[in-house]
Amino acid sequence: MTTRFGLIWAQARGGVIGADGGMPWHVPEDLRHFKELTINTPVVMGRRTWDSFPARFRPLPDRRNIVVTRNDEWAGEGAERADSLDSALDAAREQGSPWAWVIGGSQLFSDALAHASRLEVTELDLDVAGDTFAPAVDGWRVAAVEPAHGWHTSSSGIRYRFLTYEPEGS
Ligand code: VY7
Repeated sequence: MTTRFGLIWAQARGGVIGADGGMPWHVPEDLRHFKELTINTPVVMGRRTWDSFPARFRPLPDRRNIVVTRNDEWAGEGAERADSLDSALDAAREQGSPWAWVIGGSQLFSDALAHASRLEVTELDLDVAGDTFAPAVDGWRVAAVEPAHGWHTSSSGIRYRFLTYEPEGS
């Protein structure tokens, strides 16, 4: 059994994915999408992303939560520590799940891109200041867009759409 890795993020215009330790918008439809895609699969995240989840959502339920940190004294209730991205990916493979998701943040996305076979990106039609950014998707092609034309409108009023990327030449 080989495990394939996907990266999943939501980004505003300019590739902003975070600000001040959180995501600077509230789009419940994206949270639902995120949960739907990741439920029952291992999720790999950086320690700052773990910290960014509201405490009542940690660990993310019905998913193995693998947190990457070099700090060997770190522990999180319901989380499994990995000391590098590579050991986190090995831990995810051990589960024998066909898919595992890298769910953030910036630092981990850049490193994990080389291991990924799919990207699930929520684009928000939103201009907002941020301090963390999505990786460049050079070498990736858009395989699907939902909706095919135009945008959904969130209950928050923000327009959004879902893009699936696959490696170019696949
Ligand atoms: C933000 C939350 C923020 C505030 C309140 C609840 C995409 C997301 C991520 C990671 C959203 C966040 C939540 C509700 C659902 C919970 C997780 C916590 C669950 C990502 N497209 N969206 N993310 N969540 N990597 N990609 O950090 O989350 O799934 O059980």
